[in-house]
Amino acid sequence: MNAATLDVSALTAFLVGIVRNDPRNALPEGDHMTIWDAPLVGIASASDPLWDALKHPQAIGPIHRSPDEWLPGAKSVIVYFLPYTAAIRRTYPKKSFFPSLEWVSGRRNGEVFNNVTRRALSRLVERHGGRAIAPGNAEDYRAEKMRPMWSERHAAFIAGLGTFGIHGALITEKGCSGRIGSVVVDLELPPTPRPYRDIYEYCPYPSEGRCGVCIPRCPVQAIGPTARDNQKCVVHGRDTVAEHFLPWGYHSCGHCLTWMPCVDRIPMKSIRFPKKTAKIKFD
Ligand code: B12
Repeated sequence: MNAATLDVSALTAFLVGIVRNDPRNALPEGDHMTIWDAPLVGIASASDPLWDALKHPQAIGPIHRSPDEWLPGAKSVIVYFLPYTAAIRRTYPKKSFFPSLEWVSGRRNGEVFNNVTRRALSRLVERHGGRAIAPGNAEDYRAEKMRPMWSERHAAFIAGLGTFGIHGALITEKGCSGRIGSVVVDLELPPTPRPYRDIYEYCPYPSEGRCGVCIPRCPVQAIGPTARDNQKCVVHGRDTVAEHFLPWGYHSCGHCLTWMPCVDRIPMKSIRFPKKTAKIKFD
């Protein structure tokens, strides 16, 4: 591969190779279940006008840095979505106040692997003569009042990977159950198309008033039809769940990433919902 061939197919093949072959993509416990499935990859232009739009207080706010504020001369942003394997997702109880051990381990150890992936992508770009920075790993990265200097979900939205759900997660072609990584680079890479216009286009609730399965699923009622209470989510994940998993040192919840129609797909394209807030059978 030279810089000219570093397109979305080449980047996808590179990341699929890491996910499939790196032994760190596994839980440390038990049978070492695989954490991540093959990723989706998108490329955004650093000059996309939406980067400026994110500085608006209604989007994220002035704390959010555009690509060239992270890397002077930035030309592109590579973003990827790592979906949890079905094996990890299925360990999550359908009805329970707490997540499974495999889930909370996957969240912690999966994010360690996400850092491996961010670094591997940066090295790949450097081997092709470019410079790269992963803002999520940067020393001066911070968030204030939950507003980050760099949002990986919003970057994924700009790169065409998906739109938001009312639960707050990004819904992609491979669903919402996963994590996101991104790298700002100074190579001019062909941007991927953004096949939507609206922020919530892939979530059936805002436009059609259908589904809404995530609303009653949240164990602490942090998700509402028009707003989320992030503080409730923080307290539950950081305190209650953390205390439950104290011997393992794990935390964080995942009800809003499991047992819903948008978990592994875009729901509007593949599922017809009978009525508003329908009860969906998952078997
Ligand atoms: C702060 C934070 C939290 C906070 C607040 C969550 C939130 N939604 O903001 C808390 C602690 C509650 C939280 C919880 C969780 N988080 Co969190 N969190 C973050 C963090 C650090 C920043 C999120 C952020 O940007 N907030 C800013 C506000 C403004 O975002 P917002 O209100 O949702 O944005 C709206 C506005 O921007 C609006 N809008 C208005 N005008 C415009 C204009 C434009 C152009 C656009 C695009 C949007 C827009 O649309 C958006 C949707 O409503 C990111 C990591 C990162 N650096 O990106 C991870 C991240 C969002 N979290 C993640 C995850 C997985 C979780 C959890 C599931 C916990 C877990 N197990 O890890 C839960 C539940 C997530 C959920 N359903 O929202 C993932 C999301 C993966 C996904 N599939 O989308 C991220 C991306 C981490 C990662 N690297 O993968 N998180």
